[in-house]
Amino acid sequence: MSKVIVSGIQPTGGLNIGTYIGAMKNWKQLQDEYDCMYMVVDMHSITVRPDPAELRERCLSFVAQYIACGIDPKKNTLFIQSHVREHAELAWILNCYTGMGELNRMTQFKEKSQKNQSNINSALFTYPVLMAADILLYQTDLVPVGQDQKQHLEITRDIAHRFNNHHNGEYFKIPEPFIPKIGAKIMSLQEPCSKMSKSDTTSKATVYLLDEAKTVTKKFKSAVTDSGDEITFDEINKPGVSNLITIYGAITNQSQEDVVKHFEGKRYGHLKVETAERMNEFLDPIRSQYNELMDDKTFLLQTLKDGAERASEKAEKTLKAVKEVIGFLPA
Ligand code: ATP
Ligand code: LTN
Repeated sequence: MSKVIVSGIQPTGGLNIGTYIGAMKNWKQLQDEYDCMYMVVDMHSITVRPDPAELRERCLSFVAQYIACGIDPKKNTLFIQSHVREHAELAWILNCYTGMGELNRMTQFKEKSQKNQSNINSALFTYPVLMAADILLYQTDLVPVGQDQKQHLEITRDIAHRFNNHHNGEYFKIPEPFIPKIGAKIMSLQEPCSKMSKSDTTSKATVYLLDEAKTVTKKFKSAVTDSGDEITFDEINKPGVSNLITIYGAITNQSQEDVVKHFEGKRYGHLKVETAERMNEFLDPIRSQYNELMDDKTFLLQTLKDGAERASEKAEKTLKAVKEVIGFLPA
């Protein structure tokens, strides 16, 4: 039996080169060998109460972008989280096995509640429990995510251990995070000491997968770099330059050393222009396949219907065993 891989992205903002390099690039690499389940986590995204029409459109758009990036719908199970009702059911149960204290330590909650003080709802607080349900339902081995999700993986493991221990059995497999060695935290092009973010739609900080070529070029040209003029990898003293080296290496599949060697004797300007060129070569086919897919909504909807059916079959088994052991009377 091949290992099970689960991951997901919230349909907020837009997919960008940070989400691609940190997460989706690994999704693609894992798809040939493993049983992969990749979802759009719409239930997570309603913590910010999105516009309903935009949410629907974004869910389809994200799936089209997954496929355009090379996530093959024939090899993987692609689905929308809310189409598989077991996620919400298991999340409620797992809430009863999660401490307020451990949720209080989550840095993402602290950051998000600080950013959005007018809507600190309780779902934002219990968000990691729903994520734990997403993962534990499928007896998952590996979860390919970026660095910022490591803490959520740790709490998932703690919840799973607690449930298993309390009920003296292996109801949930204990999942491992799968975080890339290079590119686990792509930085903002404008503030190279903070993470490039999906919801940063106002500035030139984030390069979206669907940005037009000339926008991509403009964003890289105005990327903030560092003092000095030598192109070297040094995240402490040259965070801007190092971020560009990482991005360049990730999309051309070269090591950081090779990239530095390639730019020996050149200036920061060369690095920015060439990174933009490589990026546009990388994004061109993605953009055109995306447009084709969005013209074939029937195909996208059928893919999601098949995906949800496959996912439900697996999720149902775990949830049935869980309900039994906690003492729910069978319906
Ligand atoms: P938002 O800004 O909407 O909260 P986000 O930009 O943090 O979102 P997520 O939806 O939380 O993006 O992330 C999706 C996946 O991509 C996660 O696995 C996350 O770790 C990874 N990821 C997101 N941004 C980056 C980044 N800048 N570098 C590397 N990985 C990233
Ligand atoms: N919390 C994650 C998204 C997410 C996820 C998951 C990732 C929700 N459920 C299950 C991996 C596995 C984030 O990126 N903000």
